[in-house]
Order: sequence, then structure tokens, then C-alpha cells
Amino acid sequence: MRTIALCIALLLTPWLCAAALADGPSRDGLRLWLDASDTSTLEVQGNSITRWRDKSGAGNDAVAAGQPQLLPTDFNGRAAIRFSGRDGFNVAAIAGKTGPVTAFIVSRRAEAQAGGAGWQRLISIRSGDVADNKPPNFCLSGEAKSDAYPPSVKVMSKDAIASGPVGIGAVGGSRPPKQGFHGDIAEVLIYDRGFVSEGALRDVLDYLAAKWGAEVDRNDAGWTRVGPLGPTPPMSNPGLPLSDQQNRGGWTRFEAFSDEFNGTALDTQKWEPLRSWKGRPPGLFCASNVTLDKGCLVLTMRKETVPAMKKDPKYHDYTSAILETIRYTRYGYFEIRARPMNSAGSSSFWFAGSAKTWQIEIDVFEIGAKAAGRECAYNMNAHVFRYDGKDGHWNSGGVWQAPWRFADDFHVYGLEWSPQQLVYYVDGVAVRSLPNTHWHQPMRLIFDSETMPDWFGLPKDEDLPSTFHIDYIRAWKQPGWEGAIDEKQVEAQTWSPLKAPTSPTR
Ligand SMILES: [Ca+2]
Repeated sequence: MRTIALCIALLLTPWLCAAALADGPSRDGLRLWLDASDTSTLEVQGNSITRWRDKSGAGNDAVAAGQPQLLPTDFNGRAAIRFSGRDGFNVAAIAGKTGPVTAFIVSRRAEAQAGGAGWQRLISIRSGDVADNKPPNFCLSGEAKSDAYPPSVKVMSKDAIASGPVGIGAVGGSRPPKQGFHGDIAEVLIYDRGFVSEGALRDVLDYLAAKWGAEVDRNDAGWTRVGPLGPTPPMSNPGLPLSDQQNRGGWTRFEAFSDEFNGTALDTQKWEPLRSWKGRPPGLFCASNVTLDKGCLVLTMRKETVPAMKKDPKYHDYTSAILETIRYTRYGYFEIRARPMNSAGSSSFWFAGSAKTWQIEIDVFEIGAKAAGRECAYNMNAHVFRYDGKDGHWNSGGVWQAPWRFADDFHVYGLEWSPQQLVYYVDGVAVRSLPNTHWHQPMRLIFDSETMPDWFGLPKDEDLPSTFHIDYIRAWKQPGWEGAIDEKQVEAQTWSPLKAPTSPTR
């Protein structure tokens, strides 16, 4: 809502717009600021730029390779720099050590500039001999292909980027310029930090978009935390979400989807194993792998062959577990305390729902807690698989890298699913948020563990059996949100229309 208000303000009141531009971008952690509209920062010989001086105060001037050209007034009435595909700028390493990087760049490519080589670099940070598209290096390209595109603000944020030479419009440190950009670049901001919220990131995007008349082009709509959680709130009131112990949201408990799992048997009024599917091959879901133990729900993955596998040869060698709510709901705050399994078997907490004309899913997390290289990756996704009766696939996802292994201990994981937004929490701290553009239909809540050979690899024999422990699920509602919904209502009722996804992925 704040962003909408700002946009309206920018449209209606030019003096507010001018004030926002005069303030400029956040300076905190700003290590490189190249602004072509400030022509006093451009050293020009003939029409070629030889040096583009850094305005961040860090002294990271960019030195030209090739002959980037000055466009005096051609980019929203301001000066910009034209790259021919054989030009670039080199900047010495801007960070002293490996760490987070957030980079913004305003660029465009006209029809006359289209059709060159693919994967043209806008920003590149490269240390050692590793390619700039492999960790710990960093690159942001114009487009996957060399198509024309309108004035755009692009942003990318990554953790654990090595210190190395920076390239603008070409691969970092390359001379002559490699993978050169063919198009125009107006402004570049590189920070040695992540942004702590969607709002803080939006402030910089809005500044650049307004100044350059540019669209914001985010390949991953929404904000995802980069770096550690920082201070985490203490749990003083278990009756409220960990992120909102003062109850600013006006939450009331939603018992139909809450369970402490402290009894000796599953509450069969709420839960059902093997409700919707048999599992991702080769792992077959078996109800016997869903148990309660010492106050926790336990989902187990095992290396074993069971008689049921004979009916479908896709399933072999592994059994695992799923537990779903019998009823559906829409909107709420859902929080669990859990410890993922210490194997490459997945540990997942998600929501799914479908009817004839729609199918949606929110993955709060899918963790491969002992999948090589993914032990600390918190994978969050929100999918649309069918809309208006047409099958397709659209996804908005983000990955937060934890500074610890998920399998080592219990943590608290939450999702706030409101009509306005989805916010993902770890230990009461937001790690991702995105506007709720598509998730307005009822869904079931699901815990499961799957074999995911294509993503996490098959678990090692010595890691099995492995267990996904869930101490509790607590759910809350705000006034006016539906409670539990029966399956027959899901199909019978018309929910808010599911907006057609704008761009397909995968
Ligand atoms: Ca418990």
C-alpha cells in the first residue's frame, strides 16, 4: 500500500518527485554509484567516455575499455552511455572480502541494437579463473537473448560474493571487453549488503524508475532476505505468532488447523495420510511412516521395499510420508516448530488446492537438509498450475541461505497468507515477501517428505531412516477470513477470480 501511495504521489505532485530524486538512493553500504545524468562525473575525449567517476564516496572510479559513447540528452531527457558490444568499464574490487552484494542498473536496448551475441553482461564481478556466472562470482545480464527491451531497472541480490574486479557492460576485469553489452546504460548502484525489507528495496527501485522513466524488471517479484536473520524475537506468548508477539495484526487462534501433536494418536478429524497422491518416485508414501513421538509429529523416510510397490514399478527402494488436513482454508498465519530430516530426502511444509478451473500451491519450505550444497537453502515458492481452465506453470520463488544447517536443530517457520501479501518467516523474522497476486483460493495444509532425485539427489543409505520432526502447528486468522472449508464447497463456490499469470516460468 505504501508503494501505491508513493506512485500516486509521484504522478500527481512533481515537487514530491523532485524531492525524492534530490535525496537520491540509500548511501548505507553503497560502494559504487555511477550516474551518467551527472555529466560532471564523465571524462570525455571526443565523444568517447574514458572515465566514469564514482559518486559513492568510495573512490571506485570506472575506467573505460573500448569506446563507450556519450548520449547527451537521449535517456528520459538525461545523459546516458552507449555501448557497442565491444565496450565496457573496469572497476577495481569494491569489497575487501567475500560477502553480500546488491546491484541495481538502469539500461535499455533499442531495436537497432538488438540481435547481437546472447548473454551480454550489464554487471559482472569475477575473482580468479571461475566464470562470472558461477559462485562466488556475480553477473547480471541484459536479457537471455539479445532482444530489444524498454528502459528497465534491474536488481539482483546475492550472498557470499567474492571480492574481485567489477565490469560494467562487460565481464569483470576483461580487456578487451568480453560478452560486451549492446545498448545504453544510465545508472549503476552496487551495495555490499542485502536489503532488510521489500520496502527498503522499493525505495531504491522507485528512485531509479522515476528518474529514468524506466520499468522495474525483477526476474523474481518480491523480496528475499540476504544474509543472517539478525536479532530474533523471544517467544513470550505461545498464543501469538512469533513475529507478532504484541498482536498488532489482531490474530485469533484458528484451532481447526492447529495441533500440538502431544497426544498418542493423530487427530483423524483434522488429518489424513495418503489423501491425494502416492509420492514422488521412487519414494512411496506409507501411512506407517507417519507417527507421533515425544510430543512431535514424525515423518520418516526409509530404505525398504514394500509389497505395495509391486503395483507400480516406478516406486522402489524408498518409503516416505505425507500428512494433509482433511479440510481446506484460505488466508491465515501458520507457524510450525520443526527439524527437517538429516538426509537428502525433502522436508516440506506446503499448501495445495485445485478445482476444475484452477490449481494453486504455496510452498512455505522445501528443504533438502543433507542434499549436497543445499544444506542451508530455504526454498520458498508460490505456484499457479492452472487458471481459467488452462494448464500452465507460473512460479514466484526465492531462496534464503541460512547461516546454519537446518537439520541441526529445531527452528520456528511461519507463513502469513493474507489477501494482500505472502510473508515467509524463520524464527519470527521475515525472510521473503511478495504481493498476493494469485493465491486467493482455498488450500489444504500438507507436511511431507519426498525423494527428489532431480533436485536433492537420492538419500545415502547410511542416512536412512531419517526423520522430519514437527513439534506443533499453530494457526491464526484475522476478522472476516474464512475458517475451515469442506472440500465440496471448494468446487461449488466461486472464489475471487484467479488472475492470469503474466509470464510463465520453467
Ligand atoms: Ca508438541
